[in-house]
Amino acid sequence: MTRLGLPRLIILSNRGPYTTSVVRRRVVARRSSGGLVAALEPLLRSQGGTWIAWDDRLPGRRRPPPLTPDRDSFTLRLLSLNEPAASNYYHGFSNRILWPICHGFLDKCRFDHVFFRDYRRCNQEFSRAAVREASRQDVLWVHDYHLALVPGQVRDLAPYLKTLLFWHIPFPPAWVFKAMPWAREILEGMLGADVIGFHTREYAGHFLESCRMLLGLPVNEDRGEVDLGRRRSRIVACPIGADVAAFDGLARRRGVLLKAHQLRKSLGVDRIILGVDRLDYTKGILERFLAYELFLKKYPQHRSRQVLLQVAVPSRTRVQDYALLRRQIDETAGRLNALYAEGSWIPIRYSYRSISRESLAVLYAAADVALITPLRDGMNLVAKEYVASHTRDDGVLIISELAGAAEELEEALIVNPYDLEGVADTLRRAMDMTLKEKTQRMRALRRRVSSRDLNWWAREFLGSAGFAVPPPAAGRGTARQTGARSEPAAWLQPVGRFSAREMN
Ligand code: GDG
Repeated sequence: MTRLGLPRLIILSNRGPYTTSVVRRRVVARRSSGGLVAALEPLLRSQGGTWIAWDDRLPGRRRPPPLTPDRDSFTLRLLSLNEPAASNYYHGFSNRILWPICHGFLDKCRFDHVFFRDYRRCNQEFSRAAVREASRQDVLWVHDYHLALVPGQVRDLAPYLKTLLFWHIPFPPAWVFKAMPWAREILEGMLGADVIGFHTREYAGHFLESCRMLLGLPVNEDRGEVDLGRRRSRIVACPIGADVAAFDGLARRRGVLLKAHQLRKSLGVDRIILGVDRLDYTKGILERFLAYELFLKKYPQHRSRQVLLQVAVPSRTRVQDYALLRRQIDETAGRLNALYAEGSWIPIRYSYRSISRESLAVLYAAADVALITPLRDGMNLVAKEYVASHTRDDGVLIISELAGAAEELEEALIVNPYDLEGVADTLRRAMDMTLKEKTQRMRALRRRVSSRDLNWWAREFLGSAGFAVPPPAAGRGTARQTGARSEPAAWLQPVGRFSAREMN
């Protein structure tokens, strides 16, 4: 494929790159956490372009103004979507249909036609905004399951535009996807893209299988192509990487190391086992607690010697399943602590909140074992960030075979998250592992994670669409520079300097 330079990018995602809030009458803006923003914000800042996202801030007097970065970098367009359509699009179709079905949780789906109607409408708003914004040479890069219909809608409105789609969550086998009454419309919408990216070969294979079985289209599995008659869609597997430079940099900071040391001392145990997840049923937090309980039961000699630190970040609190899960997790942690605590030792320390990136780095650095046991996960960046943070090749990573990351991270201890006994035994293995084995495994993991970081992913995916991304220029937009910054950037502070442009 010809390698072109990178044209102007137009990025579309449900959430934008910054979150704003009003704190003591001042607008406080931060770069949103999460891998997507960490990869694309520096790229857009160095290349120029536009980011289109939903303006999901609460309406009202205290609503902070929308923000864009410096005039000379890129434009942020925030899209206002009307209620209740916005809610049906986001809480409804995205999070009560596409999210559970793609993770294989059919029983959690609520197939409501109104959800789909409003999902289509809201996607149409995004598509119109993109077409208004784009000139012929621009490339649209659409992100994730919230915007599955956008590539097809854009193709109807402006067939000359090149459109790329990256799907950040798993793609299920055809027989699962088929259960959704709108499976064909979603596939057709996605196929509007010239290139569709997934994290793993497995997901890409499932997508090709769905195109063949549900749409009857000729697919070429070896070349990763769907034949659409007058054109082809290219399907690629391109695993997202972590912001390695940022986490490696944080892990070497004196302040972070000192806090990690203090944390270990204050907990008074030999070992820290860590879990960090959005509070989501796909992340397997409840099952992890139960496996940990089994570990305490089976190996009583290990009691009092370690603690499980679990950070659960609030997520989708308006969806009933999430509220229920939160209660179950609270109760299970309480029950375990009541049953097994001895003296000052508490088996589980559990917090339900979001923490700063620096605090996250402290936890990564302090943890002897990362216990990452999702029941299904597109990739799981926490696993890669944990590895990136262990600059001295120590620490043990336990990862679920149902997370996309397990395909790459071969030297981790791989578990089946449903097999509680297997997880308990693997925990014991991690506790008893020799330093030599830990070092060998972690060294190999660090090599993998560093060679395929976030910038690699962006370059690789855009490369598969025929675009050559220039290497990050020294002094501007490099991962090290932008990623290592844990506080809001200087340009995020004074409100007056923002060139705000809002869109309806
Ligand atoms: C979706 C897919 C795929 C977490 N807690 C805090 C915090 N984080 C950051 C982590 C990490 C990110 O959020 C979480 O990423 P994950 O990959 O683990 O999970 P999802 O949010 O479900 O992401 C997933 C991903 O998209 C990318 O394609 O890997 O499979 O489900 O970067 O560091 N950041 C801060 N405070 C927290 O409390 N600051």
